[in-house]
Amino acid sequence: MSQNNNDPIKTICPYCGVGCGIGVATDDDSSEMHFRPWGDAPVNSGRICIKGGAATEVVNHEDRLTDPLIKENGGFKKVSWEKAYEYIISELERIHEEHGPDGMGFFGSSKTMNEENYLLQKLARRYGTNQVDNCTRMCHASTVWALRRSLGAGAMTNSMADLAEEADVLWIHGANPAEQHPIANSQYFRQAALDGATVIQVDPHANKTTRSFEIEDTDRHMHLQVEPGTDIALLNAVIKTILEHHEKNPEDNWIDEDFIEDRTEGFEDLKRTLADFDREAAAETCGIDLSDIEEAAEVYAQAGNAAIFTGMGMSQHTSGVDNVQNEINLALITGNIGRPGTGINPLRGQNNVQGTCDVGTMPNVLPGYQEVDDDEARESVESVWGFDIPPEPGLTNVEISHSIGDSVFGLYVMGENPLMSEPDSNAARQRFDEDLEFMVVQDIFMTETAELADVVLPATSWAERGGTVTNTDRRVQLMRPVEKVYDNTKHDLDILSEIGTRLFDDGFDFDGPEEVFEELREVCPIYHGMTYDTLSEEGLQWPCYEPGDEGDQYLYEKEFDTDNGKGYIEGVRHQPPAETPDKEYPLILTTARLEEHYNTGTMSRRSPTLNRQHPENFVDIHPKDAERYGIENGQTVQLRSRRGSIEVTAQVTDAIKEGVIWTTPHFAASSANRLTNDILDDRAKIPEYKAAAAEIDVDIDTSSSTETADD
Ligand SMILES: Nc1nc2c(c(=O)[nH]1)N[C@H]1C(S)=C(S)[C@@H](COP(=O)(O)OP(=O)(O)OC[C@H]3O[C@@H](n4cnc5c(=O)[nH]c(N)nc54)[C@H](O)[C@@H]3O)O[C@H]1N2
Ligand SMILES: Nc1nc2c(c(=O)[nH]1)N[C@H]1C(S)=C(S)[C@@H](COP(=O)(O)OP(=O)(O)OC[C@H]3O[C@@H](n4cnc5c(=O)[nH]c(N)nc54)[C@H](O)[C@@H]3O)O[C@H]1N2
Ligand code: SF4
Ligand SMILES: [Mo]
Repeated sequence: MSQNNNDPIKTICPYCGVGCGIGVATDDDSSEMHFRPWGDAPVNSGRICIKGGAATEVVNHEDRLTDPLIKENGGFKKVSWEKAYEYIISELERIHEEHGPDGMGFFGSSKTMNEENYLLQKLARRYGTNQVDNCTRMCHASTVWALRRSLGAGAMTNSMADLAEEADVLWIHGANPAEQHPIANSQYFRQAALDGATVIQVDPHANKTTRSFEIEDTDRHMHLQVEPGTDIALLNAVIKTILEHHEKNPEDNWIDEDFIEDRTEGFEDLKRTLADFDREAAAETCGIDLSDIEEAAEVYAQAGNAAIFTGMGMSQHTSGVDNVQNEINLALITGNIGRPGTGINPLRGQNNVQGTCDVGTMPNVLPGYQEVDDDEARESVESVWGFDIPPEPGLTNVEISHSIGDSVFGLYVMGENPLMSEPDSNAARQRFDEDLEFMVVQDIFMTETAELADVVLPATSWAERGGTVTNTDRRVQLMRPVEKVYDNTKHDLDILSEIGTRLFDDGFDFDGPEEVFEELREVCPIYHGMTYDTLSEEGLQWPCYEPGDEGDQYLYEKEFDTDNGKGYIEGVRHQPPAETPDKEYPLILTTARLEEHYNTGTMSRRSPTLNRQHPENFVDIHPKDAERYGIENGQTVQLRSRRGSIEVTAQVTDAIKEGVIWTTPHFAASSANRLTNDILDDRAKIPEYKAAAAEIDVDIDTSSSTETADD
């Protein structure tokens, strides 16, 4: 299919979960792809951020994987697809025979389509294991856990559009939407602020989000610069302030007694938990003046409609589930849920992380979040699939990695880069390198993980194939193929279909993504009412149980999706991060993202427009800490934790709180994950990326170092 500049194909940006529509056109002469605006795209009305505009740069990139590769004598050799498939099948069969089905782990990809992830998790389950997971485990797993348990669905309760129009208060907690969800911030949240909404931001770091709400002639913006890992203490102080005020001034209605009575359970437990709660001590723990906490509590409690946005600063902690539960507590006691402009709104990360979870790419749930250990749910899916599904939930992806050499011996990795994205990556590298018997990596580039693989399969990229993706406000949208770039690459769907069909006689032979979607609808109740036809204009926001359902802009208007229809309140207590500063490691390290880089950087480091802004990693250090260490702005320093060290440039700035250092996971040699702690939240199994103890070394010999050169 050849297109010219006047005839762009409408598809969806491959970077973040906002789900902006973009146009792509092919240059007639060079056959290069270029961005074109899609003026009336449903989410973004034609606006895009720097990443959306640069997204085609990775499609035509010269580093693209172009042929299947097999590891031979420490290097890679090009082979035919036939040879690669034969090798994969024989190794999958060998591992099954020698170690059983749980000897394999399967990593799905939030960079790929719903149909592709659906097929991958079906393949894992047909193989006999529920050990299939995706990057949400490192991302919003704790949020999803708390939301599913206490409200019903692991997704945003509201939508960007109703939030922009109806919210009087935006409480942005541990999220930096101006950089990580730029169009959500500029088109929706900042618009709400310009129209009069007050913004409360809770983050140890001042960033572009902070600046974007410093609107002239208003003081409707508060930035609470919390100490990393103390968000429960902060929210408990907020909740206690609201409870105490209500006791003395019930006529102010700071809490919504009717809502609590009719629609929730557990309020007494919250009151008991906070009975002896000391607000002064909590303020000290989180490093914020009590008067600021009281002001934030008042603003939230008095709002007509108040919405909470929750990001990685909340989810990526050993207390991640409880962090989000406390946001739920705040929303439920004030009745800020079930209406436009309210709710708990995780800004989902990757372009298709919502969908990847929706279609069952997780070890505990089947498509549509049906529990794998629920006999009825399993049987209903089995009746469509025609094979038995193992009834026990599998290990999560970081647990799979931790079990390499123990119970896991093979990995199938589609579109993830765990050797950079997992915490404590030096240890992960050792396990992958020494204890893994077999690994397939299916990617568009030779990643740090692919370098250790036995087979590398070249996939087509986002602009070359069709399928559906689901954005942060549950909108399922069609991606449309523009044109294939490298002849010998294959669509992820076709690769999985080939492998499935070779391993098993039936169940994997599909004629394109629409046919897969038709089967997905059969087993995924929240998608059941959708078809490619009904998705083609603006997409649909799930749930769509029956054909003709128009989807929901916001959830829980009348009841929650829990067993008894009630929202679940539960008091939680501050638990410090697993690692806190001590004499040897006196600083708290936290890690987060940059606007122009993306996750493990496989795409953004190769995109000239994006890489130009920050070609190297850096660390933000408070001026007082810099003075104590004798560090000057721009100096190379070594950051060290119990697990490793990296060399980075020091950026001396009061954007970060004193005693805290802030760096990123985007660069290979200097990735924050050489330092991070791989301890997990015990329920959601999310790693604590946002708090580790660290030290800075200033007197380092940079001349002999190989650690600073990033690829
Ligand atoms: N440009 C760009 N956009 C992206 C991505 C990207 O890599 N680059 N990745 C995508 C993905 S996968 C995701 S999940 C989203 C993530 O988007 P966000 O949720 O915004 O993620 P982060 O930038 O990791 O962290 C958010 C904020 O948490 C703060 N923080 C750190 N520790 C704490 C703490 O203990 N408490 C509190 N309250 N805050 C803390 C950090 O300073 C940071 O500003 O972005 C998506 N969009
Ligand atoms: N220190 C620290 N570490 C973190 C985080 C943090 O905040 N701090 N955040 C965590 C979070 S939120 C996340 S989501 C994870 C992300 O962790 P990963 O998912 O491992 O990271 P990505 O870089 O997004 O990897 C996506 C891969 O998919 C490939 N890809 C792109 N398009 C396609 C395609 O069409 N087909 C195929 N087959 N492959 C494709 C890309 O080249 C890339 O290698 O990182 C986590 N790691
Ligand atoms: S906001 Fe997200 S989806 Fe929209 S253009 Fe930017 S990266 Fe792409
Ligand atoms: Mo993420």
